[in-house]
Amino acid sequence: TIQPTREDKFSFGLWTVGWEAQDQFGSATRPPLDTVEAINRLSDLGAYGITFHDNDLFPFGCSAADRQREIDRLQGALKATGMIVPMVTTNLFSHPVFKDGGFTSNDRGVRRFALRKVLDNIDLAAELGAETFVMWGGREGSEYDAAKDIRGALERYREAVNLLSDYVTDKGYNIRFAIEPKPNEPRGDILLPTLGHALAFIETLERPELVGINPETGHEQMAGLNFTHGIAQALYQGKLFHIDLNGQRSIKFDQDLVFGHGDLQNAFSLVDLLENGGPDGGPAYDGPRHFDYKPSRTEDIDGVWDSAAANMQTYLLLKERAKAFRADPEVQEALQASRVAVINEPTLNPGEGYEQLRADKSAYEDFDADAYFGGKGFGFVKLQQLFIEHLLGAR
Ligand code: GLT
Ligand code: MN
Ligand code: MN
Repeated sequence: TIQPTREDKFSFGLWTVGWEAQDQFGSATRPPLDTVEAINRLSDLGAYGITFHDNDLFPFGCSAADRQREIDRLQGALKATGMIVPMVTTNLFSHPVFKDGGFTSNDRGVRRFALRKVLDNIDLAAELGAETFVMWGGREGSEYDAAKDIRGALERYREAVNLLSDYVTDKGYNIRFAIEPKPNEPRGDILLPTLGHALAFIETLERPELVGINPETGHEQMAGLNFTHGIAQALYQGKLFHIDLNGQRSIKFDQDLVFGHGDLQNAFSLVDLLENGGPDGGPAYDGPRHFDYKPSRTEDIDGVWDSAAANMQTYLLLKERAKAFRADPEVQEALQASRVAVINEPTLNPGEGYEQLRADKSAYEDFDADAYFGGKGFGFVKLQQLFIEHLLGAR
């Protein structure tokens, strides 16, 4: 096994290891987990950060004194372990008042209440030094098309994010927002269902530079999408502000499995992208490697810690395998044969425009499309088999 270090930047939601495993069909199988205990154990396992919703730390509607007491206990545990809080988020989904959403509830009073709840929580995030503020709008959506004016709801979403962006700017907080997409669950259909929808929405905002995304492996895969492709586009657009790593096996309910316990090939290409996908072959993302998973309901507390360790172990194993994949001369040869790097060559010559392109007979008139490949293929399958063999540790 590989021992994770703080430099690996592994973080966990308090709600992940702290999940008591109550689901739609059954009650909790585990007792509550204390915040301080969670931080101590995760720190021992090698994590560097802890994240939370306001109401993971203190109950909804508790007194100011109770809230402060929990914040103080958190601060004490952070101090004792050296753990940090890279990200904070708000619970706008558990309390019945949010049954039709927070920022986009059809009820205006709820929307104002939600905004106030978030403003308070941003102050807490700033106090704890968090640089990312996640917004997962799990209740923003509908079950019935006639029940929600989607354009109006998006306009209210926009109003909310614009207000919060003004707030962090005026306060001088070093905080950026990350929208977390999900296609459905708990709502029948959720607004901003995929990272693509979120990226497009962000461009409509008044301060788009303050807003990026927090994609979750399983959420994109619930929509049948390729997570690695989505992450690559988010990186390409400079919008990968945070990431939720977990496992999901195909299009079904949100499984929140351990990272790598779902689509392992996609997890491998993801780690390769994050770690080796930079222009010079270096890391493409330097933010927290945040695990948002649920220890299965079958597990006792030992199983919780085993699963927390498994997330980090699998990530590090894949990182090792990805390094070996990149270093293998046969892989380099196969990459060349497949012309993978040639995609980075501009299609036009320097200074060339459509007129010069039209004048270039070799590009069209003399281009023999039928004879062009001479029957030869791209060799992608051979390359993929090398990828699999490295993933399996056979090379
Ligand atoms: C909730 C959800 C997660 C989000 C959390 C942030 S809450 O557990 O399932 O995907 O990341 O609000
Ligand atoms: Mn999830
Ligand atoms: Mn998540």
